[in-house]
Amino acid sequence: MERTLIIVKPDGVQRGLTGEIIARFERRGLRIIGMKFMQVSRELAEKHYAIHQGKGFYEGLVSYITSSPVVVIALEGTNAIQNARNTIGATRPHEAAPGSIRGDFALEVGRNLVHGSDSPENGVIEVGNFFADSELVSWARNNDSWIFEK
Ligand code: IDP
Ligand code: MG
Repeated sequence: MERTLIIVKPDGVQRGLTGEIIARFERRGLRIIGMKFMQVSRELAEKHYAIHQGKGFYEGLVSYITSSPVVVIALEGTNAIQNARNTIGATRPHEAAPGSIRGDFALEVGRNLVHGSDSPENGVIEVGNFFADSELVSWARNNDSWIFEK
């Protein structure tokens, strides 16, 4: 089963949207295996956004994600990457579908509320960057068989 790292970014926490955002993934059926409230260090931000180094928005992106606390959530489920990204909506909020998190609550790409991993490989890597193995819980949910067919 795929894993994805979700981050409720500083704007989501500051705007009091943490619960609203988590609820959407929870209702979607993705299973929470880790969650914590934390301040992202510059070092961790640079690791997480290494692929964007050198781009014009990179410095702004690192200062955005380190500006204030975030909530990080590790989720697993069938096609967790794409299912979560659809729930999040397009990177640029004016292109995000109504009903998605960004389509409902955001206006600008630099204040787009939430991160979700972009591939199964990166899902595993990013969950490992933000969580120690001891912080992840492997568990069977009561309603798993009503969400996962197999
Ligand atoms: P994603 O978050 O939808 O996966 P990415 O292309 O991976 O989008 O970009 C990472 C983050 O960098 C975005 O969520 C957004 O916060 C920021 N970002 C991307 N493009 C721009 C831009 O053109 N201006 C400002 N910030 C940007
Ligand atoms: Mg991305």
